[in-house]
Amino acid sequence: HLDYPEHLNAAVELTDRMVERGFGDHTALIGNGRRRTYKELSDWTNRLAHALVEDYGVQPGNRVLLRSANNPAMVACWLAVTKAGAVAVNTMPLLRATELTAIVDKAEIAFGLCDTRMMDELTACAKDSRFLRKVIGFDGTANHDAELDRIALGKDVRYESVDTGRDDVALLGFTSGTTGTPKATMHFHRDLLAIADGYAAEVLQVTPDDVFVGSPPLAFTFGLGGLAIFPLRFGATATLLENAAPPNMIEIIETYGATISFTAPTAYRVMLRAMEEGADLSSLRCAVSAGETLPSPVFEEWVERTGKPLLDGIGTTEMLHIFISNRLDDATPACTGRPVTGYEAKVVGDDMQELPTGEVGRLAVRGPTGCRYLADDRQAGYVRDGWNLTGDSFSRDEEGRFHFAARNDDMIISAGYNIAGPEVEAALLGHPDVAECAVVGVPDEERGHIVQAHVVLTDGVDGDDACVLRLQTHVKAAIAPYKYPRSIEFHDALPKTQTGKIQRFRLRGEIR
Ligand code: 3SK
Repeated sequence: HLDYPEHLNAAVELTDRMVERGFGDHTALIGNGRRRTYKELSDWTNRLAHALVEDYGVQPGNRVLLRSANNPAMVACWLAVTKAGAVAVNTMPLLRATELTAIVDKAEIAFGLCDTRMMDELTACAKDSRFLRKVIGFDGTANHDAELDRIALGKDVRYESVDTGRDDVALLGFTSGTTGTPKATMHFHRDLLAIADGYAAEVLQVTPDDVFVGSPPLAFTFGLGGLAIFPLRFGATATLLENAAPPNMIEIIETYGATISFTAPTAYRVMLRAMEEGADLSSLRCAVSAGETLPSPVFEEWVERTGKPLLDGIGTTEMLHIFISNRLDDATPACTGRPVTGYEAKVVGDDMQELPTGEVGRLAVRGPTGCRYLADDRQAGYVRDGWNLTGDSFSRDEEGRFHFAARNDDMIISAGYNIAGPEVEAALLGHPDVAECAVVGVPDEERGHIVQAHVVLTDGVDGDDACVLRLQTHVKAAIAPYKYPRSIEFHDALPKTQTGKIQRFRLRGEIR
């Protein structure tokens, strides 16, 4: 539904074109204590692109790995790589040399662009690599203290970007590996704009007055969209936080009057508690929740306290961003919403046939932004007739809204009952003693599997037998009693991926 010209470079559209459209003096990025206008960002990225091409030999089509926390320099380097017609591979700052090596080998990475504060692991990975030719340091603090920055400073602010096509690959997104080895997904220049012109325009209704804040890393396409592509596409402002713990996000919201937030349900729970202590989040007109399913109590309390929607949606790295979402004027608890314009979704059985309304099956999606895996023989298993089979079970109601049931791995079969782990989690979260929880099935001789809850308690609550009983009684009263957790374990924190998703497979004791 979105028609882009054959010759298209997404980074040019997000920078130089915005200056041409009159946004030159508008603030594009705030981070590391500085504001950057669209004109400054356009000049900065053009200089960097000159340096990458002329001094380091980056060629169109080369894969370039980027490694940094969320900061303006990371955004500038990503845009420069894209302007140079190279393919960006954004990676999580916490990755170690072994994980980086797997990415370098899979994507045949030629260059690494790395914040000088985190060079060690990438340098170690480059030592024996047959692909990685050079690791180039950049100054993440944007004080122009690294070689690349110094070279770039001497370059022209005008740069003739590489004449990429709309279907040329611009980005390789690695999946987070909640199920097995990460896959690399290929995204075109047009995909980068389509998520803004689709989801961000239709669902978020972004305007140049918006100020974005959030926690997902830019290396996760949820973050790249929400904290770079969406604001830049509409002449809005992105705030970038190297440490996006909830108190830091709250400070940014209060200081800059942020209007749109992107984070996971756990952070919204913390923000709700902070509001009780006086935090002022009234500037937020829209809060986006994704990555984990949004518990109804969090949704309801958010709406009650702020009078604004907390928008749950589902996205994947495969489809680049969110493809089913609630809407600003139509947000329902325990519901993921309807497909974003341009996407189709259906609930299917193992034979790929669509299931009747209300039945739980596998969610399949197709749309303009995916799904194409890089050299992966799992393509045929995950993409059938153009439909991408997600790892999630959903049902669809009569009004066409989709309802999450479980990740396929999270469906527990106990004594013949099908129990969706997230339903038990939602019930547990309704109890004031529970700060966070994850529910898994563990083998049991008698019942096949039993429901086991892993719980982080609210400060000051003891995880004793009385607490176990309280929580079990609470679940039995909230949902069908056979779903109650027969086993409850208490933790200080739950294991998570770097994108913030709970690693339930670790709680099940499977180490992959
Ligand atoms: O949750 C996810 O996996 C996701 C991935 C990419 C973009 C958006 C989202 C929510």
